[in-house]
Amino acid sequence: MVKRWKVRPEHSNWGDFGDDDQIGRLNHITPKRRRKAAEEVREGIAFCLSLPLDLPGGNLLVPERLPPRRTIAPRACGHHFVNFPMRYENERWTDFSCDDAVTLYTQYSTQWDALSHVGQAFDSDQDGKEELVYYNGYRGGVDILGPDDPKGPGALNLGIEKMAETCVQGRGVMADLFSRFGAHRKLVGYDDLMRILEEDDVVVEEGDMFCIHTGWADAVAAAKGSPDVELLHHAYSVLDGSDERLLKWIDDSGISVLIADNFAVEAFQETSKENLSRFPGLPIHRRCLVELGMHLGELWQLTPLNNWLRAHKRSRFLLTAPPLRLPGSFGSPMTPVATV
Ligand code: UVW
Repeated sequence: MVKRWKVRPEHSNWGDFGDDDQIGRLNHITPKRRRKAAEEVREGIAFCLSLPLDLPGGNLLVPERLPPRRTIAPRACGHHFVNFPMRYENERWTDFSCDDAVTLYTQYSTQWDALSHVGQAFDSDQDGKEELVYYNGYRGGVDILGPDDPKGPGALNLGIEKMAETCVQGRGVMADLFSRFGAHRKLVGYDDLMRILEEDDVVVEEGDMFCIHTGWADAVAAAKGSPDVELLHHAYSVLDGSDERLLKWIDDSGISVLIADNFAVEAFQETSKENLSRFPGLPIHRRCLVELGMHLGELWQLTPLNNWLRAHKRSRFLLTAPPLRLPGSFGSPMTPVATV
């Protein structure tokens, strides 16, 4: 095949896992590391790390992302498929069944971002013009297709199913930002994060699935589907993607994925012209999804697990978090499980 790019973005690892690699840093989760992760299961207690998928509620976060809509298909006989009689015996119906259908916005609630979720303009073929590129040089309009394309919409490459096929199971490691910053809006950079890791004795190793607990999802859950805008956009801690040392740590640490219990892992950067020339609107998204092939987990419910880990002076656990094996999708809701 023809190589997809001639030059790669400055901080990227394109090609390091193979020219056609589509799972990026998940390559760091090896069978040996999965065995080490299993050693973290000592009590046999499991935690559900998903919000109910109809939270945060409404569409205040992103107007275009709507809560799940469920429908019931009518059967050919005219009855709908709820409490539908299936078996008749001795002059009475004995067995019944229910079926439904659902429209899920893949980025609405607890989710993984696929590597096809974010791309960037970059002249990877050195023809003097920028093109839209995704991880490993896959391209907008060629591999990532819109609704006007006969083969679209969807990801012919870098779809979320590639992630699902790895099973996404390894060692999770928790950093508790909430214990330091509470509900205050705080942009957390490299120095803050390193201090927390050091003070809490959290050791992060290559292949680890790194989680940051901010408390945001817990507050959203407590709002029971009616969160206020202040809470959604201006409270709790969030990573500061404009901190170049933080971006470097994300790369150097060897973590396989980055997970948060908030909306986007990082703060949206000011979009003044001056700022735009210094860094993109979502620098962690660019560094992770595009340059390093690192999936981002967002809107996870980490608080009950975090509290248990804190109470037991632990930070590690077995994490099992496959997305839906939904071909071509740019992200996926899922129900991650932590076992301690
Ligand atoms: C964007 O909105 C671009 O990203 P995310 O859903 O990952 O926060």
